[in-house]
Amino acid sequence: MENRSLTLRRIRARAVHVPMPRPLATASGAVTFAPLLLVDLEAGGMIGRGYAFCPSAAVLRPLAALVEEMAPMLIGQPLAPFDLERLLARRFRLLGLQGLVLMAMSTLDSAAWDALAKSHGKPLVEVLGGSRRPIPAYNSNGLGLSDPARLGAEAKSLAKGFKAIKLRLGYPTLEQDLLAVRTVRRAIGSKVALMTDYNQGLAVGEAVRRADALDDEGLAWIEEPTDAHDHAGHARIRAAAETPIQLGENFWGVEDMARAIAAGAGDLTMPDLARIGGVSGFVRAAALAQGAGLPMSSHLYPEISAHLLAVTPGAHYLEYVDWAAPILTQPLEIVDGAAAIPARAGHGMEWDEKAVRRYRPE
Ligand code: SMN
Ligand code: MG
Repeated sequence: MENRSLTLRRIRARAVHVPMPRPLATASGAVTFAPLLLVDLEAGGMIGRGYAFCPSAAVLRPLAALVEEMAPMLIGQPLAPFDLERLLARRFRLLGLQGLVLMAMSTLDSAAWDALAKSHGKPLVEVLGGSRRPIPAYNSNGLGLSDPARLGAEAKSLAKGFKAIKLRLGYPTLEQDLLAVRTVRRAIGSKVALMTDYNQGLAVGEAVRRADALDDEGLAWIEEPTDAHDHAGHARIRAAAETPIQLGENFWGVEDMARAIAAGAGDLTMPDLARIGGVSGFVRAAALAQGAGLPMSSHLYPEISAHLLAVTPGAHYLEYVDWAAPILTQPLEIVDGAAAIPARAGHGMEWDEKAVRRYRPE
């Protein structure tokens, strides 16, 4: 009852450049710091938080400006995320719901769900009808492209406290990819699961060749071997490979995900909170994955995704990165290789305002 009186009062968007202790080189460019959009949405005295990782820093400020342009459309509206989504979807239909528009909408949606959960005084997972169970996570920090023969020490340190880690592939040659995989495997042993990620780096034919050569390496998955939007290409690679093919971080909304599933593009799926439509989009994606029988993992945003995987029928792995940790008062904790969903109301994230000030771009 009480929630009906909650209306949106204020929306604030800020850009921060958060330093990354382990810069990450991928087959499609390096990430040397985390450009993050922070959104605060105030309703009924509660402040909901959301954030988006912006792979290209050049669009971070335009994205923040876009969120602020959306604010007047939302102020005074009831705190009802699905209704807010419908309202914005109508306003942006002519332009299309993807790219920056969808990132802005997704982040607002996550902030709205946070405020809603806070208004109930409960963790988000409980408001969604689930409970705070441990969510198996893989460590996705580090292990970017570097000297493939010298990845052992880093792999060993990243595997500490985890039962799974991810390695970036897409070296100039297949032999270097194999060397990287074998170096890491030797360092972590056979019991730690090893995910790999090509970050769209290969042409389809080359991806078929490399996936075939990796078949005996016991990999948990091969992620985005080719252009993320080439669903037919991914389906060809999948047909040739024994190792499961993973994709999903580049789905723009559940419609895109439905098309990838229809094309048979992957064995596994991993939508990204800020591209799939926020919390609202993620729970719908979970239903799509369930219907298709695809195990579903998350991409980035471990603090929020942990709540969502707890209510995802085919929940597979949480991608753990610590990129937002420097600006959080209480970063997400990993216990025995699984994310521990905090007992705090909402997602459980509050900004460390001193750190936010320090990391504001010039
Ligand atoms: C990734 C995501 C974002 C930036 C760099 C690399 C990677 C992942 O594809 O899946 O973590
Ligand atoms: Mg990836």
